[in-house]
Amino acid sequence: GCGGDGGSGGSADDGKITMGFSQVGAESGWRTANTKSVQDSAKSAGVDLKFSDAQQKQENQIKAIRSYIQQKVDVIAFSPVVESGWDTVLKEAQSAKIPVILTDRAVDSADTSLYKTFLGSDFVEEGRKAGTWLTEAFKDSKDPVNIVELQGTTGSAPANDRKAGFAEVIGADPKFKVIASQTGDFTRAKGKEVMEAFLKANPDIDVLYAHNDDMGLGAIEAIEGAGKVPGKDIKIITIDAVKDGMQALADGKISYIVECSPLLGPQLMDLAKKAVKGEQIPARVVTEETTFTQEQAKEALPSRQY
Ligand code: GYE
Repeated sequence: GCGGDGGSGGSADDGKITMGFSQVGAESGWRTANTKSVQDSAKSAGVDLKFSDAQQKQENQIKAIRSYIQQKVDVIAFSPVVESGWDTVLKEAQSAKIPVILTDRAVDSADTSLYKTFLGSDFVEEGRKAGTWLTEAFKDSKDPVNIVELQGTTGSAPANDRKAGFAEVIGADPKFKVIASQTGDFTRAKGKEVMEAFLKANPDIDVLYAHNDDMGLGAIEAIEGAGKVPGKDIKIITIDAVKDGMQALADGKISYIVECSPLLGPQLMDLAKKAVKGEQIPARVVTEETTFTQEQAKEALPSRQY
């Protein structure tokens, strides 16, 4: 959209909008699938997409958003790497009358008029599902259950919420003890590194709760490197359900995965078009997702898209 010629019904520009999209980075398999979904669906929805990768840095996202404002895009969508610190730039977009859509991750701005909608998962619920599986799996155990936690990127909505939802559920029974909890930045390399440190400091780990598959996969390497058997000596719960994670679940190395869908592109394009037209859109759109046991992973794997 070149903008500025509204009301010229039937123009060749009809329906063609420009979207500025600021992606978090390329930290995980989930992120790669999410980027592909956004790019593919922009193409098929006829949306002119300006895409930038912030390499997990908020300052890069703020720069990208400012440049989209300058370029007078029709709509800005972004997946905020952390929750806080967005008010100033969001106010700039609002003054420029460019609608903003939050996709995947949330911001903690008190003024919710700064964005049109938030499309993505309920991360607290994901954490609860992980906790619920754990309490079931260990319900007959009389001994304390020693848990280590690999958190996502510090200050990000999924790290904050997945930690909180899990803690809420396991907190009901004092035998569940989180003996170490640290960020692994949602990456395989960091997941491995931090798990190695956990293993050195704690001889008796029963469970690993990793906020995404990639950190869990990195941790599997650390566990095997320490001569232990993932899935037997240490039970692993992760979130996402990307192909590599599902394969590890099918192989019995991971014990349970809570799904988080990265396929947000089609809904995002739909919401963006409506927002640009000034149509009413819901303030919150929650992604539908499920959970996987080993058997369910084996069934789902052949047709898994990502
Ligand atoms: O779970 C993780 C990614 O924001 C939901 O970010 C997303 C998370 C996802 O790096 O793998």
